[in-house]
Amino acid sequence: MADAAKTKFTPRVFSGIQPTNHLQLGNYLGAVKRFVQMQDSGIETIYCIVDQHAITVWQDPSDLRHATRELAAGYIAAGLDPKRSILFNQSQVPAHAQLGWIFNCVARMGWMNRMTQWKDKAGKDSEKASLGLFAYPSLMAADILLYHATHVPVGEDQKQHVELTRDIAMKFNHDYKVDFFPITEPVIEGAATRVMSLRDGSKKMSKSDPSDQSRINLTDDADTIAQKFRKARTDAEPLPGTLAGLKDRPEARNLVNIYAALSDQTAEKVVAEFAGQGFGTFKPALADLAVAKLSPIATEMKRLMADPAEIDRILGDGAERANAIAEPILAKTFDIVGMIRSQR
Ligand code: AQP
Repeated sequence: MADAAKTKFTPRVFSGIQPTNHLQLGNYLGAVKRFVQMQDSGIETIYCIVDQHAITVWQDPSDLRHATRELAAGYIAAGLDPKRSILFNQSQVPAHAQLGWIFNCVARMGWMNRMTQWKDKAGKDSEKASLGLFAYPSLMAADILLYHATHVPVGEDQKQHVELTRDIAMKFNHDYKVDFFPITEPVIEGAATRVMSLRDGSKKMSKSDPSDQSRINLTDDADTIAQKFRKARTDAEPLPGTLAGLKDRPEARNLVNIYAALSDQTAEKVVAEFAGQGFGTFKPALADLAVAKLSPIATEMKRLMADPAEIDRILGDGAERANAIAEPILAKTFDIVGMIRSQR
């Protein structure tokens, strides 16, 4: 792994997902699948369910509880082993919010104003958006830096937030004349780092898109998956023999990328295999592949969700282990900033 690993910081992986609605295919291919692969890299891996980020937009409390457990089930069903990785929900480790406050005082308003996710999510009426939504990237920086994480696997849409995390670390280190926080590297890899909506090739696939037809949920059954791919927006042309032929065909390119990521091959190989074939052939092949890869995950998620107490126990255990890493780093941060912590 690159750069940050070569510094004095021990390589450590951190990433998180918001428990909003159901996990969707973009989350799986852009994030969860990579999380599972990194678990085998020999580096400590910490994966979080960022429930405090989720409430930056309104969440019904019982939906939030359900989505938190379902996301934990999704992580585990996809191959995350809570013994080898630390898996927990953010609100059980108070140091996230505590470090987040310090970073609110390090980050600049102008930095936040430039965040594209803020602009997208706040929309035209930003006066009505929550203060938490505006400060979201500073809490995300705290999530990462609280563990001195050197690598963060994310989808393309989160690149800007990881860059801001680097800016916050650099400003903190500079202002307090320390070399305390690492300059974290985003890890954005794979054939589907930006999965697009099935209804609109210019919009990313998202859990919170009002149209359920725009995404494949990890909880969808085989018929629903097949139906969503059948109805996915495409053009009438057959697939070309090379990727260059997909240049102005975003919807077609998206389906090819999804096929490539699900089958662990390059997009070039996929177009070579389906060259000259129409979507009447390609879509059913894609649906079959998606069902073969995703159905076992959905089945396992269902099984795990039947025992919510066990999921809560796993999250509690993960929180304890996360806390053991976070507390000394938070204590040192308080010390650097000049805050007194009395011995009790
Ligand atoms: N369409 C996508 N393609 C590839 N990666 C994606 N990710 C999200 N959508 C795609 C990656 O999934 C991880 C978790 O994201 P998140 O839930 O924390 O927030 P998000 O990026 O805003 O994801 P959603 O699904 O769009 O959620 P909502 O609708 O609640 O905002 C991140 O690594 C992200 O890059």
